[in-house]
Parts: sequence; structure tokens; C-alpha cells
Amino acid sequence: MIDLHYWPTPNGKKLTIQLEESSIDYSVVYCEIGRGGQFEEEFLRISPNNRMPAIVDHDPEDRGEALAVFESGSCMLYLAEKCKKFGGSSRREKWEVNQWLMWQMANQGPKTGERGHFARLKDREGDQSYALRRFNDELHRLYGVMNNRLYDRRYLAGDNYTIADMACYPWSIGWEAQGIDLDEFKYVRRWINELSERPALQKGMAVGSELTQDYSKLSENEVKSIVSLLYNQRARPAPQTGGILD
Ligand SMILES: N[C@@H](CCC(=O)N[C@@H](CS)C(=O)NCC(=O)O)C(=O)O
Repeated sequence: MIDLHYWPTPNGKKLTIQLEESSIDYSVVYCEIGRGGQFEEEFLRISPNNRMPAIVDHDPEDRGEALAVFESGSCMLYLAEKCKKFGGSSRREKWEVNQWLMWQMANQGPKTGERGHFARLKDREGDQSYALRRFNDELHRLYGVMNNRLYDRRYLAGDNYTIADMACYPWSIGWEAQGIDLDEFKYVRRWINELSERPALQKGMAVGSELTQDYSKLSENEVKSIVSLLYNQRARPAPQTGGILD
């Protein structure tokens, strides 16, 4: 059994899609990031970067104690290896998958996230026009990278649907809110349309959807409290004694 520490965001949904597609038994442990669930000691022992998703495998291959993994990309690699599905069926295909998974983790996810951050500020912290231009351009470039990749391939890694597609999909369906015109990226549109038909993917995307918050419907104070938790985070102090320096 896998515990999935989760909140319904694109990073979380990568994992619900994979777990559903792979028919793995899992239970969802909600980590409510707008209320500080990511800073609880128990969660930090699983995910020291105070970010979800993370998984705990209660039945690891070595039959040892429960095994925790954080960072969505490494959780996906772990599960793909565990159930021998969606991680590439040959060595060559595996490296195609890994490259596109790393591309998602290092490019599509962070750049889209930063674009959203500056767009939500709406000049409340001064003029955001350069930051917005920078990330709008980056996002446009990244849609172009995917579009070129999918021009003559059915899936990101080639002929087979893999964790690379599952990682990129939840971030790509937000194209409209991200200021992207999908008419410019017709090979991405074809890929989104094909994936959207998959019942397991639909089930994964729906996990926790009743918890998704519409910020425009929250009170000013509720928004302030979420913003103070999620923005401007700085280092958590390490213990002063009892460590490697003593
Ligand atoms: N690179 C990380 C990013 C995870 C991430 O940014 N998670 C966000 C939600 S989508 C989060 O937990 N945010 C909590 C916070 O900012 O404190 C991954 O892919 O797992």
C-alpha cells in the first residue's frame, strides 16, 4: 500500500494519474498547503523541502521499513520501477522518458509556477511587467519545445504513453489561464485531446477536486493567511547542537 501525501494541484495530480493508470493500491493523506500542512514535523520527515506530493511505500521491495520518497519526479520513477510500467520498456526508451521527465521538473513546472506567481501579484508589489514578460516568453518557448517534440511522435518519449506524459499533462491543460493560445501549438493540442480520453487519467485528475479553492471566493483575510504561508518563505533554522559538528 502506498500513502500519497497530496493536495489537488498539477504536481499532486501527476501521482494520482500514475497510481490510477498503474492500478496501484493507495490511500490519500491530504496535506493542506494553504493551512500549513507542509510544515508539520511528521510531513517534513517525509518531504524535507516542505512541498507535496510525497509517497510512503509500506511494502518496499527489500521488505524493510516503510520507504518515503519526495519530489514528484522521483516518486514517479520509484513507482514506475516498482510496478514495471510506464518507465520505458528498453534502456533507450527509459532514457527518453527520463529526459522528458527531467525537462518537466526543471522547466515546465517551475516556469509555469513562477509565471502564475507574478501574474497573481497584479502589481501589488510594484511593477511586475518584466517578470511577467520573462515568464510568459519562457512558457511560450516551452510550449514550442513540446510542440516540436510531438510533431512526429504520439507521446513525449516516442510510441508509448509514459510517466513523462503523465507529468506534463496536468500542467498543460491550464494553457488558457497561462495566456497560451493552443491554436499555435496544434501537436500539443492533439496530444492533450488524446490523453484527456483516458479513463484512469480522468480518475486521477479528479482526486480531491472538491477541495480546489477558488481564490476569488475567499475573504481578504483568508487570502492573506494563504499568501503569508506560501510566499516569501525563508530558511528553517537547523538544530544548534547534537549534530555532526559536536
Ligand atoms: N519540485 C517539486 C515541487 C512541488 C511543489 O511545488 N508543490 C507545491 C504545490 S504544487 C507545494 O507543496 N507548495 C507548498 C509551499 O509552497 O509551501 C515536485 O515536483 O514535487
